[in-house]
Amino acid sequence: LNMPNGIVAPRVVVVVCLLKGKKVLLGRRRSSIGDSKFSLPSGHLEFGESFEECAARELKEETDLDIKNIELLTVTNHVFLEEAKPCQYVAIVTRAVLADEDQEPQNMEPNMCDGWDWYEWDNLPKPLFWPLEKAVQAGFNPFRP
Ligand code: GPP
Repeated sequence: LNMPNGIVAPRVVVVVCLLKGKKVLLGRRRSSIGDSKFSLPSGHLEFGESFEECAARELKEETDLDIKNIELLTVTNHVFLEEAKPCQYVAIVTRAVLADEDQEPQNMEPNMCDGWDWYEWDNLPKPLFWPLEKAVQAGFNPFRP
């Protein structure tokens, strides 16, 4: 994926809006991109995976939660030109619900996230990771039927 001049090919990430009642799961990022900003769980699509498999795997790895009813919502494109290492992500945005309503998220990768919590869509924490902020500004709402 490395191309001349240190440019890296666009990567596919699967983003999960995990809905619980009126709330959605967000965590504060620990990352070179969007450090300390709130975002949805996400991760890179691995070779051979379906979007749904990727969503379920990432949620398990990052939160230990099991999810079901995984649905595709939209696709967004994010170009980071101002970063030390310019990069581009195509985000496959999905939604899902808990397989077991009583399961609570665990912070399985504390070097990548400060912790997970549930937030109402109308009262999201600040600051949001800018790709999410942009989607919200554009009217994206994972609760719409
Ligand atoms: C980074 O994913 C995710 C994006 C740039 C897109 C997010 C889009 C939304 C609509 C929220 P990552 O944190 O899993 O990747 P990396 O580990 O490369 O930082």
